[in-house]
Amino acid sequence: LAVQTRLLQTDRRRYSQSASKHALHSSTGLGRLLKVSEEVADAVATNRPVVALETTIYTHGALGDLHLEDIVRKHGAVPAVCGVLAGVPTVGLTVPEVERMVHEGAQKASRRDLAYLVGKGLTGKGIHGGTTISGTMVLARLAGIRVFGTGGLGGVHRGGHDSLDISADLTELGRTRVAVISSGCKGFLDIPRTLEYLETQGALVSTFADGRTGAVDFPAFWARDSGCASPAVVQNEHEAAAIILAQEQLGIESGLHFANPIPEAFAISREDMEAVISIAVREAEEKGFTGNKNTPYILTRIKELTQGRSVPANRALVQANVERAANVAVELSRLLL
Ligand code: PSU
Ligand code: MN
Repeated sequence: LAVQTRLLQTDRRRYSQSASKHALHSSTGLGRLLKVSEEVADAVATNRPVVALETTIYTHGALGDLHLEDIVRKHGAVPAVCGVLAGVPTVGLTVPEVERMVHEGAQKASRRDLAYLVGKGLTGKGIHGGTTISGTMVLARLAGIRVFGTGGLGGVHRGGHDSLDISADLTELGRTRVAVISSGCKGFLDIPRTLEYLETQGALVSTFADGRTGAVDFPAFWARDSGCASPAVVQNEHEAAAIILAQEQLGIESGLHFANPIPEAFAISREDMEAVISIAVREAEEKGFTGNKNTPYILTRIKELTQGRSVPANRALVQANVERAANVAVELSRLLL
């Protein structure tokens, strides 16, 4: 217990340092970089529950207003929307700030893009960056946030072992200790290879079973099953919180992914989804939609072929994941206080 207490104290000091409003000072004196809202910084410094949220979902997701901040608050946690606002890396964006990013347009920002956007910002050319899971994890970690709720994880694309199109989300999970709650990967990705890749990266993948026993599938976004067994299983948010704390106290710096299957009422069966996806993938190939035109084409066709069910399903799963994330953050805060 003494060791545990000491670890916690060290962590608290580290977190409150990194969470201070002016956490980063550039060595060139160009000024303070990371902007953390007062509410988020206070909550982090006192180990109260905080949930990071991404901005790609708004700038590139076309899902409309999701009211994710309200969901987080309703479940007793503080929302921390992360993104790059006119070149300023920000944790705790306000609703009008996010609206401004959507309205003015933002670049999709993963780890590789952050320094570019922020550096340009320092020279007065502030561009907005809607942060992906990987970009959001970087900012959340800098601010000392441990839990992040979102829609779906990027993955290894089909044919990715040849094209090397593997989402930076996976390598981020290998190096940045933030717990990401999502509904797994879209079924048009290569899910078996994605799981292999995450294992190599040292990222825990554990799926919420909610009382289900026996083998539990890693979820495939719109479908609750993928045909691939989840490498690990958690029954509830308390277990997830204990695992997050264990990872921290073991000093393992990699991230964790807790997969939360889409709510039953919105789920599309694996068989239906696979039929739709194989049509969309074949058409994309025939019509020459490759590279970065591939995913947008497939998504459009999925929307059409599911007769509009895919978008409400996407909204519902994001909201359910964010609720989960808030509950995990509350459980974690209980363990820390
Ligand atoms: N998967 C979804 N919806 C999304 C994304 C992924 O179902 O909006 C976004 C997330 O921000 C994720 C990013 O981090 O896309 C992954 O993009 P890429 O495959 O280019 O790494
Ligand atoms: Mn990619």
